[in-house]
Amino acid sequence: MLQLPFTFTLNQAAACIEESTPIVRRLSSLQGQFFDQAAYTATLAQGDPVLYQVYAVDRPAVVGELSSGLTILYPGRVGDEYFMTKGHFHAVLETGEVYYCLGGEGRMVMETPEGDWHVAEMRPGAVVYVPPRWAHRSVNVSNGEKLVFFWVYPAHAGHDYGAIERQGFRKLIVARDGAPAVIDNPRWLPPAQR
Ligand code: S6P
Ligand code: ZN
Repeated sequence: MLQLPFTFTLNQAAACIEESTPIVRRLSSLQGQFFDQAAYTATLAQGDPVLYQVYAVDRPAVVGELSSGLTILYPGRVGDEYFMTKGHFHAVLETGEVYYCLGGEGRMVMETPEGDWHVAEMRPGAVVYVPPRWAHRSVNVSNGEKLVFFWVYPAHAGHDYGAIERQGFRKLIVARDGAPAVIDNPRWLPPAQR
């Protein structure tokens, strides 16, 4: 069937896509992901803060289509660890993604199924290319600013959250002396030991 071109409005001042209703992710949906379990429980007990909102412009999950959208990741920490997204592999592993950072300061933590890892800086104007096979998680390391980024990926890619839910990413981003630092995740095991 013929697909018709269309336009949507990314409202940068309001940090939204006007035609889209956001998915809201709260702290409770990242159970087991923050390394300081006591801090996680304490933060949750004070309420269940919104960590991020995702405005998606979804397209049919077929080869050739592109889905895109805008994510707003709020500032905050659980203990020393900055607020972050769940993170995922694409279910079709051989699919990449492009992220364009519009506001704030962040890191994108990436890794392959074999355990290669990379941390990229996110700042306004930074375009991060996530190659096929790399899981990705965004982290807001700013001092009180929203991290805002636009993304585009193949609409048939799908999302695989399972591996990350089981043991997280190999690297964590934490505050050390007031600045973001990359540390090892003590729960992470190399593929041969899982
Ligand atoms: C989709 C893309 C983003 C994330 C969003 C939330 O492939 O990578 O839209 O979905 O930033 O992250 P997550 O890990 O909760 O889906
Ligand atoms: Zn993705």
